[in-house]
Amino acid sequence: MKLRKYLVLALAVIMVFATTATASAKADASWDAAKGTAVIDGQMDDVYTAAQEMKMEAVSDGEADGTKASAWATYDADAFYIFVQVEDSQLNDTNANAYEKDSIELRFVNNGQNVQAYAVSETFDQNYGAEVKVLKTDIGYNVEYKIPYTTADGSVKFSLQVNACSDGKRNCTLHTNEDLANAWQNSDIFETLVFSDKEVAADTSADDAAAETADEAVETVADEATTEVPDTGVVSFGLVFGVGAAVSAVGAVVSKRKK
Ligand SMILES: [Ca+2]
Ligand SMILES: [Ca+2]
Repeated sequence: MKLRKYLVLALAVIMVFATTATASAKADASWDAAKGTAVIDGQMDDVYTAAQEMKMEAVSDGEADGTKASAWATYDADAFYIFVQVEDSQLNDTNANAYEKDSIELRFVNNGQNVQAYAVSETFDQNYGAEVKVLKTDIGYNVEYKIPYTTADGSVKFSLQVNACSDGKRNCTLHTNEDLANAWQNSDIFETLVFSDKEVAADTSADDAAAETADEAVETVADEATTEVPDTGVVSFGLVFGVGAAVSAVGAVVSKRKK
């Protein structure tokens, strides 16, 4: 009997350490963007599958409300691309403030300038010629960015924020690390997106799971291209926006599940 007690205790200790070890990524993290050009359609291209998954599990500014998000990035000679997948069962955009609607905020340093990415619709400010696409899904919404850049050092400083909202208010924000809660006002704490050599092999077989996902994505977009037209126009909130790219999920095109 004593032995069993010790076993239970040992298991408990192991579980505690295991939980601690996986709690969150480290602060000031670097994330690998893969080589590849993405199509800005709100669907996850095959090229993203070679990139490091950026899980946004750090909860700030309130209590977790069940919203989950991950992001992946790629780059080519002209731009970098970020795809954000959000699981959110209660999409809401009734609050007047952009940051209190379900939305994504992207910030990055381009050529020494901190570029704020903030808009509340599918469209965007053209200052940097960026493209952004929001797509509602059966589990929440996706956001995809194309951001031309002028950096030449193989990386870019950036931060992503999910505003998780319901019933007209923001419940919390999600980041890759808790220290990014203040990134909206402090670019010194941004993380690093590294333009790595990772890339999807050119001869990816057709039965590859990622390839199937990409195929489905293309079909879904073709099927749903003409559904609801989102609101247009960038709304600014007194900040200087280089690229408008935080986008409301609610007014976006609806993507039905492919059965
Ligand atoms: Ca895409
Ligand atoms: Ca929500």
